[in-house]
Amino acid sequence: MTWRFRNGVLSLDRSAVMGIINVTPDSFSDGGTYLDADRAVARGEQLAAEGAALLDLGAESTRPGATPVPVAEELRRLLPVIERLRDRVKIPLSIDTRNPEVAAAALDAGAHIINDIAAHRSDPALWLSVARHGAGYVAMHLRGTPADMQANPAYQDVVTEVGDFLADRLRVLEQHGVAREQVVLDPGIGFGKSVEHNLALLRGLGLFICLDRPILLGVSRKSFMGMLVGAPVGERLAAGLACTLWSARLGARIFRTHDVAPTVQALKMWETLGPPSAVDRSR
Ligand code: HH2
Repeated sequence: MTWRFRNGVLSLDRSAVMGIINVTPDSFSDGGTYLDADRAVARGEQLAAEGAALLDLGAESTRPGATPVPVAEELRRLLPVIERLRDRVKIPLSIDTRNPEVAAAALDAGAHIINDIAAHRSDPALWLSVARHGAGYVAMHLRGTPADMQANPAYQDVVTEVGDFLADRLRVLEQHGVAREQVVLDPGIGFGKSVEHNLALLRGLGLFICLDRPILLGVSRKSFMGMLVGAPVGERLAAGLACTLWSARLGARIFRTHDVAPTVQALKMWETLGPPSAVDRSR
């Protein structure tokens, strides 16, 4: 399976790791660390060297309860980093934004992919920019907005509802000129979901594989794991790796993480051992 984006194609026969750079003062796990453009660029180079297949730059925290960042501020944080990283790393740059003006400016500045946590949008302006640039697009499921999404999220059947949403997005995107080959799907772990909803989605990932597009998963350092294993935000790496390998086994292909080197290593080892069906039971 492949993912087509502006000026390139990513082969997903093997898993790919997407390295996170939050150019924000307030992200839930690394807020303030990469707000300075020099540090963000250096971090991008480091993550590329650690084996990231792509980078995801965000300038607005979408943690539960977060308030929106004005467009001008989002652009002020992002553009200098895009303009410098574009020439310094060979891997594609994804921009984590829900704002059509920011997406358009980022694509004009040379970004390759838009990672859209608000893929439930009805205004097609952002999709039209993606179509015009032939960019890649991540369609993520989110119930509500970051400000209110964790206020008692409720579903009849979270796996079916998220699957139906993702299937519908593929259809709507095609209507707006974004081909299936440009789209990757993400169930949106932690976005309008309880701990039980997140577990159900991880267990039910097989349903999304049937949509025949690569699945991207973002579990890195998230609070549902902290609640389950009793670990603060800086001590959830092992739980995140367990979720990553679990999801890889069920067919997920792209893993969005703050911790690139350990994730690359875990996936490499897992892929070296082969799929579970290849285990030799005769010994
Ligand atoms: N998670 C976060 C942000 N963007 N995009 C996709 N496609 N999938 C995710 O799971 C996802 C995402 C939240 O993580 P982070 O960027 O580290 O935190 P913050 O939103 O506080 O900046």
